[in-house]
Amino acid sequence: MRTKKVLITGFEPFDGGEINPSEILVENFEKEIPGLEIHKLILPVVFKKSLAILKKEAFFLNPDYILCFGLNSKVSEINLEALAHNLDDARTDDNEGNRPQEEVIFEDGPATLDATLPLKAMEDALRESQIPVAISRDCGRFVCNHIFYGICRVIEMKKMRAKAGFIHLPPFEKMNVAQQGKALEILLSALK
Ligand code: PCA
Repeated sequence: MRTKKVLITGFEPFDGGEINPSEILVENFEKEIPGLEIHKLILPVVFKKSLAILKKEAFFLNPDYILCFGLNSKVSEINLEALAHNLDDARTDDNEGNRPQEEVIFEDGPATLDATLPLKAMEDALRESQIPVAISRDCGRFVCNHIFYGICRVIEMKKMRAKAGFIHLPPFEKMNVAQQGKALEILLSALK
């Protein structure tokens, strides 16, 4: 079987936070997973700019899978996001002071788009290793949802092969770095 290309992305810290587990996890991931060629990218927490950078990399790589990660400080389990919403509606500034209110992301896009990753297999694989996991249908309306909706829409419009989705991580106080690192390895292994 052909080696599959996977793009994993994390985000810089935001909203006054000192670290973002998604950045640390993606940056430090060095494991070899048979059958996968893994590419990494760290994105700024900035509406539009984040999606422009992600789009450019996706066009360049033409990956089989795109897994985007971000922090949700309110959760204590890995959240596999099932649904992206066509709406930016921020309660705090992004890292460049933007705070869009009820703005659609793509004027001509549907209200929601589904993640195309194998969420059930990913959920089962985490559960098997006793890693707390949930499938979520609410990704928020901040920069995470922005890139999630944006990349799904671009893939659809450009008829790209990539399957894509978004995963929200808990803060390290709620799930330590070793367990989250293990979770990342399991999620990637579940792709084949
Ligand atoms: N979490 C934010 C943006 C960056 C991140 O890691 C979010 O949930 O939208």
